[in-house]
Amino acid sequence: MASLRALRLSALTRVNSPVSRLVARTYSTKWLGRRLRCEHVLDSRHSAYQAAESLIGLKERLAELIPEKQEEVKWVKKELGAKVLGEVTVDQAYGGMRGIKGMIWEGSVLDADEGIQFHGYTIPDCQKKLPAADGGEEPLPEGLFWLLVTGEIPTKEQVKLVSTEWAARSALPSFVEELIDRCPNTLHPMSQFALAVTALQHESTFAKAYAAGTNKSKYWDSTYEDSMDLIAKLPNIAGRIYRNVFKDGKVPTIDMDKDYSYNLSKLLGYSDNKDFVELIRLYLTIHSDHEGGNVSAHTGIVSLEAATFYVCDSDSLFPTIPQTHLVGSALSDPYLSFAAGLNGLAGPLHGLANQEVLRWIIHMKDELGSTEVSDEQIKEYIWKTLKGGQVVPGYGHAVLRVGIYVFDVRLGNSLVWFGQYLAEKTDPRYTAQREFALKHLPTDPMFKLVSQLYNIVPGVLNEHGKTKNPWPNVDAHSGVLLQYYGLVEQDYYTVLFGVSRSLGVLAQLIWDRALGMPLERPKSYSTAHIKKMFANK
Ligand code: NMX
Ligand code: MLT
Repeated sequence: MASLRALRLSALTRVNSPVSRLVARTYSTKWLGRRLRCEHVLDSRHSAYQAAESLIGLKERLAELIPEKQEEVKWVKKELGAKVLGEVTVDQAYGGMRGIKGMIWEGSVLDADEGIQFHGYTIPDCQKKLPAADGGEEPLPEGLFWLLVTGEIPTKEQVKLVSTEWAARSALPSFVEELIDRCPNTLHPMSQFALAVTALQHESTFAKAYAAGTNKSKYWDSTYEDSMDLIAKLPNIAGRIYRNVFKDGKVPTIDMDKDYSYNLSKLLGYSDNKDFVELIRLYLTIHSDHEGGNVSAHTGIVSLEAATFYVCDSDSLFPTIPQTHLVGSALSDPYLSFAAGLNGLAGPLHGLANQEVLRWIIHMKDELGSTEVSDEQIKEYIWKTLKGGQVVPGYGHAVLRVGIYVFDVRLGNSLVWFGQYLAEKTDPRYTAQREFALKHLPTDPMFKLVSQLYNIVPGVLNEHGKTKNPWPNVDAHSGVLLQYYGLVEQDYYTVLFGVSRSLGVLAQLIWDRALGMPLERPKSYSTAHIKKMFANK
């Protein structure tokens, strides 16, 4: 949305399906019952099991939806398969494939102006509609996962089922615990994270089913099982890494009656602070998914329908639409695929930016000697960063763009004045975190500094003239919230991003297998080939 601040910055005149619910429900409740029994659960968990009998669980709802979706995709391919989504220029081939439309991603779509929508729901919609914990206000990420998988808003009871199921599946094999314990504290937490997830591949139901010759129509089932297991185990991995690297190495246990975010907070050592737990619920919800083209999603799991390029008369490269995938598309199981995505998330232009932001701010504070700094001092610090050939972390985005609004003023039929302005298009994930801070930590000096930067950085980046979107992204705000509650270890921040990102990419991987998405293999050219292609044109 356009804002006055932006004007100030640059107001320049320049169904239910046929699949039987009963069969599916029986399957799921049996599964839950088996899990709960074999893990020697207590009465409280049995009551969750009994409640499950009267509920439609996630897997049975998914089983209902799959045939419908398969039919829908079949129809789209038959009726629309020959339509052209867009052209590809040589600039795009050299420019990180920005803007190339060649990918299918079901859970979310990123609008360049308005930001992310999960099956059409914005972040404020999710905050209103997704179930919250008792006494809490922020959405439970379990509900967001349900939404990503099914496209539907779950009931509170359905969300509770997911919490119970994730807690029940959360235990790590001892060799993975030992592997994490043997990592040197100097190994970056993201490397430990990817290592542990790769090692968990030992448990993969999908890999075992594939080796046993399972029919491809069943791939989604074991992918679902792996995905649920993997998501469930992430708090234990993340908590263990945090405790080993930054604390005394003692890891608390998962509380079987609590939600996922509470348990992650508990393992980190912050569950006594209910505001921190609420922050983690919000954090895990908003970092979960950002459509398919971002590095972590694209690397790990994506279903890219891109780019067998052919030359056309207009000197452009046009994509045809063969369906292709990346790591997951090779039928690498969810563990291998997600580990690949984590390695992408660990890059400083992607998820690692959240640690870089706080470092950069703390460095500025130290250099300027206080959190009470003038706008002029901040501008100088930003310019120093830019002149040093570095990026300002937390600002800019590869898809989100500023809106350019053109306006005119008329008297009767006469045009008196016209102009254009660049409208503020702040990442809604930044806005959600800012609102959280305004509610919970309005006077925190570091939050005030982040707010001051929000007023200054876009103007400087505009003046610098390179960045296509000078507004903050999600990473500009997350660190300051975590440090307020005592989680000050910046090197750890991207691990939390990674826990959240599992929800989006694994939801998609389940659908990739259900829809039978093929191996991803876009076409590439050498510079010499491109020159030759257009030599006489
Ligand atoms: N500070 C300085 N220069 C920037 C910035 C920034 N924050 N953002 C973009 N630019 C430069 C960019 O490096 C490029 O320069 P050059 O032509 O010399 O290569 C130019 O502006 C055009 O870049 P854009 O088209 O605006 O952005 P692009 O799509 O290439 O990159 C980012 C997007 C996100 C990588 C970029 O904005 C950036 O490096 N931001 C800082 C790092 C960051 O916050 N990353 C986190 C993104 C969110 N996430 O979680 O993944
Ligand atoms: C993300 O959340 O993945 C980032 O904002 C990067 C992106 O969308 O390209």
